[in-house]
Amino acid sequence: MSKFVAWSFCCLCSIAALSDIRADIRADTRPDSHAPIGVMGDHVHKKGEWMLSFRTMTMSMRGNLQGTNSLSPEQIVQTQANAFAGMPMQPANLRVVPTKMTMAMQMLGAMYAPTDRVTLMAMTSYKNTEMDHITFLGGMGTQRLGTFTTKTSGLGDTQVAALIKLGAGSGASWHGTLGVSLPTGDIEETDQILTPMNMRPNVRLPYPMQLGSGSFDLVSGLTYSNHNADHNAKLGWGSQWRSVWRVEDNSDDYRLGDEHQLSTWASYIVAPPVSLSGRLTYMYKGNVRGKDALIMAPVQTADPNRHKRQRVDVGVGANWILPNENYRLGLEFTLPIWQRLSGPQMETDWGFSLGLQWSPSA
Ligand SMILES: [Cu+2]
Repeated sequence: MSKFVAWSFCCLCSIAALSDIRADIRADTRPDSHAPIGVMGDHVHKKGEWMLSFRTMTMSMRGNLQGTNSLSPEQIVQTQANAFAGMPMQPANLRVVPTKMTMAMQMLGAMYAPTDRVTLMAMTSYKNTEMDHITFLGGMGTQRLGTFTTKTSGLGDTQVAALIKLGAGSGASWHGTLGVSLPTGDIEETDQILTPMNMRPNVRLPYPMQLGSGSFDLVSGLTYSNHNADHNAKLGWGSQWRSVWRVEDNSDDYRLGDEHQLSTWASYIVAPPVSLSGRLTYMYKGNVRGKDALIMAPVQTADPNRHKRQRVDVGVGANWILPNENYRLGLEFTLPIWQRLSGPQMETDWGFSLGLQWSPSA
């Protein structure tokens, strides 16, 4: 009899243990246990786990806005004052208008959890930017002189952060993010431009074409996610606040504007390894404070006070756990539904992110 009880007990324990493991595996292998791929630092790991990730992000900008109104290149050169007017060789109005910008960023990331409470994260990037412009002839009028394109590429800034688990329960979890952005991106990139006087000098490029901030910046954030306590539930959701604070001037006497972002998403599992997501994101970026004395041209991007922007994006994405379960693939497409720019500034057209994450099985 006692033997039977012992056996039963043992059996029950094994089943309980097994189902516990099952539940654990299930929770980890839900495609929606990670946020849409465009969200950074969205999840934490358990003690001893690590993960490598590769992301490619592309953003396209086209046309110009002042506030929420679009302005043509001709309207810009006729109505928008040049911030450097009065300096030698500087016209009263803007004379060079950017028309299109593409930014591509490849990001390499690593995560490691030394304890259940803390996950460490490092992420570096490689950027390619390209900007097309129209140059108008001379100091006034609307005669187009020509077009030119500037390009930069190289290492961007590198972020290191700690994600600190603040709480968890019945499918929900909270974690805070605290980190530093290291100035690994160059801020003295140059390229050839076409001036209104029909010269083609090589100059230091305006702020949006530089590869980094040039300063040590503070990164902070708070993330909430809920994958539902019921393992069969198909709906998940989450929310994240994330900021980059520019706390010091760089070696060229300026600091980029602070950045704040608030994202909320919902996901739905359409097949065990696949979830689809919808996301709404509000973004704020401030003006450049101070200025680089070598960035001076009758173009909006060279003006420190024409960088403040606010935007609301809608994102549609998918997460897919590949058959061997060590790999995850995520993609997300974003479209702005509203933007207000202290302009003229270039208008964001669309964004696309694709990412592959690899975590060895425990
Ligand atoms: Cu991870």
